[in-house]
Amino acid sequence: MVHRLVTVERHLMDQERLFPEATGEFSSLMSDIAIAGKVVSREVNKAGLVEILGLTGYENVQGESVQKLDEYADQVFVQSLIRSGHICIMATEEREYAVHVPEGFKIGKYALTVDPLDGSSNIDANVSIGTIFGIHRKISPGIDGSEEDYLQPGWKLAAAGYIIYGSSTMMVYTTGNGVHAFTLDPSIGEFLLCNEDVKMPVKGRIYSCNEGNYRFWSEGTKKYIDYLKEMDPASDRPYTARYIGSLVADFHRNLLFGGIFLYPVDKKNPRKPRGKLRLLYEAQPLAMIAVEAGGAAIDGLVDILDIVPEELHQRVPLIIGSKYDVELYRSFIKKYDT
Ligand code: P6P
Repeated sequence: MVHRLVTVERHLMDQERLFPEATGEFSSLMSDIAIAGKVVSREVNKAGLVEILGLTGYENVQGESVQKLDEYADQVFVQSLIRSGHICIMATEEREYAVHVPEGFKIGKYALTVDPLDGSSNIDANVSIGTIFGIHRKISPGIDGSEEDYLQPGWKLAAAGYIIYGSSTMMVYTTGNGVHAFTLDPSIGEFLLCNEDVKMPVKGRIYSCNEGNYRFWSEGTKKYIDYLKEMDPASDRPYTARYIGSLVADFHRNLLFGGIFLYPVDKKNPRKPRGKLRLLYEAQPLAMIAVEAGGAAIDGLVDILDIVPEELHQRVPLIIGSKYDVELYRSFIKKYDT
């Protein structure tokens, strides 16, 4: 039996009908993000062939030499979106400063934050990598966008999502009305609905962290990880360790099967007193998705969605996943670290 094929564009339009005041601008912005994701997916899947077939790989419009894949992905998202007429400003992991809409182009009502290709150091090992994005509503006065539009707490996000380039390319998004997943069918170039209203298991059996940092962790984090290695009364066996080292891939697995991902503060990086991961375009969007799917996301004590960002590339400790697991971690931090 052929199931009803629902593209991400169709799904966005159906969602739009739930909001009478919707103008279609938001759906159009999300569709533009999906198109950029398809272009990046094509290049990510071709990357391994650059050496073998002597392909020119990803060339920019001037046909210049091969760029780094994350720079290429950044170019694709910025070029596709900055002139779309839907955004007022764009902040990306690859650029020190936010990108403003060029002169002569319509300035829209959304601020976009993007990590164009997180985990790109894994691409040579053929490990799944991903794009993460967050969409805030413009709040600054005047026409042009400003940092005020993206330095907003995560609970004010209008939408969040990611695209994972793995054994298949998937797009996952939420507008606060459920978490929905789409798989790219390259033969027709469409993201097709595969999981609607995804819910994260309340408790998982998987923990995901870089245990090479163990000696640098706080007392509470160490005791929590040690606890997971004891017999879990709920399953009569210890938790299972799974760490891909690619945030989107580790998060996506936990979203579907339950579990907890941890990148806590570690003392080995005195230059990074707030941990490694970025608040605006990594932690915030994934936190919106986690919470919308029934999970949780904290920096150890504070909910990620409540943190008011102070600057574009601000780092934050990230503990995210099944609600029971994240809250148990928080209880260890309260008990041993405060
Ligand atoms: P580590 C990839 O470089 C990344 O930014 C995330 O995708 C991933 O979760 C993390 O860093 C891995 O960091 O220090 O364990 O290699």
